[in-house]
Amino acid sequence: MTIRPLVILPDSQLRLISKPVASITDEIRALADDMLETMYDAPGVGLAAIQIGVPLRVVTMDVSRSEDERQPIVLLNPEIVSSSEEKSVYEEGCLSIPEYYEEVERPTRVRFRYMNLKGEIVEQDADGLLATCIQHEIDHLNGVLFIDYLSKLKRDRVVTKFKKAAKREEKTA
Ligand code: K1U
Ligand code: ZN
Repeated sequence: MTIRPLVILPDSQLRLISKPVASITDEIRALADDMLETMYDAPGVGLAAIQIGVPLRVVTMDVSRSEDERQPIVLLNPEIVSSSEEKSVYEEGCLSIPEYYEEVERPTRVRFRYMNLKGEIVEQDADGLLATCIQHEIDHLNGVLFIDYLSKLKRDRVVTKFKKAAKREEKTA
């Protein structure tokens, strides 16, 4: 298992639409292991493969927030089946936009479907952090970031900040 470097805003890879996983191979299993290790190291509660530069529809999540009782989930080709009319506001973060948090409104409850590493199709209901996280991660698979839900003013501000930081890093590298 390897901790992989995270893709950070404004890297254009974050805007790619990821491709479906066609079959469960040793490469997919190794990718899932690396994603879990990278997610726990960050630390984060979710990770999409594109955040480590792999444009495949693979997501890892663990919303248990307990070091002792980890509950990792690996989701292949996840999709939202249905969403509640009711909306909730949650303060979101993103491992690709470090140390930036903003409130985002999304459906309170969702039903989602995915394939697990055994090849089984699983359907699950979610609310709370799990519902927020699965919606955030599926957005990553479609090249959408949580800052896209903010006002243009806030989005431009954060993008400019990260562009400047990337330029500074380019100069010192
Ligand atoms: O996809 C990502 O960038 C991961 C992101 C998922 C997420 C968190 C909160 C709301 C929506 C989506 C994160 O994990 S950010 C880090 C974070 O929230 C966290 C880190 C450690 C402990 C608890 C939470
Ligand atoms: Zn994110």
